[in-house]
Amino acid sequence: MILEELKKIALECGADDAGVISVYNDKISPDREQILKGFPYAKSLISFVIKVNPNPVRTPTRSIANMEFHEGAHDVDSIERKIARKLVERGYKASMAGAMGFPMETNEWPRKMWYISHKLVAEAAGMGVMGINRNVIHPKFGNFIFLGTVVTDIELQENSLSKALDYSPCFDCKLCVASCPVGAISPDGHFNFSSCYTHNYREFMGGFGTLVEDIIESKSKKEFRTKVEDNELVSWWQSLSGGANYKAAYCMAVCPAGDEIIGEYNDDKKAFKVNYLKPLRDKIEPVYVVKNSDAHQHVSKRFPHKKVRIVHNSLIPDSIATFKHSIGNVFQRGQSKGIDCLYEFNFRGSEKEKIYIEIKDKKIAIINNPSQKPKIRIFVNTKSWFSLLARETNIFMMIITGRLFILGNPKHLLKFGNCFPS
Ligand code: B12
Ligand code: SF4
Repeated sequence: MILEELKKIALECGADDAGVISVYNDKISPDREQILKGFPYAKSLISFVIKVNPNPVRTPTRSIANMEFHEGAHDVDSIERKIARKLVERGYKASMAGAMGFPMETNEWPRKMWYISHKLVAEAAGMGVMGINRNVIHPKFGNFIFLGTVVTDIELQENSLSKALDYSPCFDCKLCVASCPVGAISPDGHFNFSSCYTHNYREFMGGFGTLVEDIIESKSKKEFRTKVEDNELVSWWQSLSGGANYKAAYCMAVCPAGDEIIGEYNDDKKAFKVNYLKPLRDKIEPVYVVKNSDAHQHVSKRFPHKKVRIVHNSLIPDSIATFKHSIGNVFQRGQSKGIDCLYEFNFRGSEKEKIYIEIKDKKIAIINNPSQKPKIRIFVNTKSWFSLLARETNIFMMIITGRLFILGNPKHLLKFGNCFPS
């Protein structure tokens, strides 16, 4: 089998473009162990894209945009299945390598629960490059693509494998930055994962957990209705019965990159913004944010006409490893302004570990062998720390009951807490 034959099969099955990489390609190293565990025969990964119709994604009418996402997801999953079956019919081993979106490996939550990162495979296979909006931008179709991957035992010769693009189609116009209601995309390329996840994925994964908590914690129907208004409850019903609905994909909607898309932008940039950016910015809609987060500040300042809805953070770690992994995803760099501090955490109890966390220049890092002395040392029972993050207890109760004590100025711990509103 050669690359062209595999590409032909992918296109016959409904893909709009495809490429093939070795499972040993460096760019997919974060996922390799998992792929080989699930598919010990894996030699190659076939990456393919399908085109997304920009028009439904661009409309401020969420139900229409969500139809495009749901139908597109089914298309990708069915194309993965068709390609795999065709290869099996020819005597090879092959399988879908992961859904377009869901199902995912839920027992992995709150860790990475998607089986494969299609974006990494797609970049390596030359399907495009992630733009500032973190969507893969195809040179022709722009970011209006969904991605799929098939794993197989077919081995191509090194020189016939696909190559990554050597340029990015993203040209830094920053329309994606201007479109995002929660400011998840910064002009410097920083992506605030929790801002996007909290709003856009309100009716997915952990967002559902916070709905259940709202039901449990409400003392009356009236109180529940202040937390979840009737129309929001209907939205939950719609998501749970017909597939979860995204609250926005504005960063994708407004992106003018890609040969097939850019013409309209180049012809009249002002009209492009009036037609596609302005309606999304003007839309009056609920925007879900964690209180005192960067997103909360952003929406209040930039979109005062939108309706701020306060919800809880739903990314709660359950082990020290998850805590270390997710800390960057929930860190609110805007709230860390002015902090220059090294924290020493001494976890005790069921799980024991000493870790150093540095917050400096609006960045967070876990430091292995710090050269300076920590400004504050925190001694904490591990389980209680996760209870604190899950809002099951509060810091004063932990201090009173001896589950947390500190050496150093407590103001450092309070400032630390401000960077992780929940
Ligand atoms: C996790 C995920 C998300 C997360 C994180 C997005 C991200 N930037 O990675 C959230 C919920 C925010 C999200 C939102 C959206 N997504 Co999404 N998502 C995925 C998923 C499952 C994996 C992404 C991935 O590979 N990340 C790893 C690396 C490559 O990304 P990264 O930016 O460097 O790292 C981030 C993540 O790892 C995340 N993270 C790290 N640890 C953990 C742990 C947990 C529990 C979670 C949830 C996340 C997380 O934080 C990192 C920092 O941002 C893929 C499907 C798949 N199986 O591949 C679709 C995928 C990336 N999503 C897609 C789409 C379309 C969207 C939305 C437009 C959906 C919508 N309708 O609004 C938005 C766009 C947001 C954006 N600008 O990125 C498409 C992108 C198509 C394209 N052209 O590139 C994909 C490829 C689905 C598909 N098969 O086509 N998504
Ligand atoms: S909207 Fe502009 S800056 Fe954002 S990803 Fe697309 S081309 Fe890049």
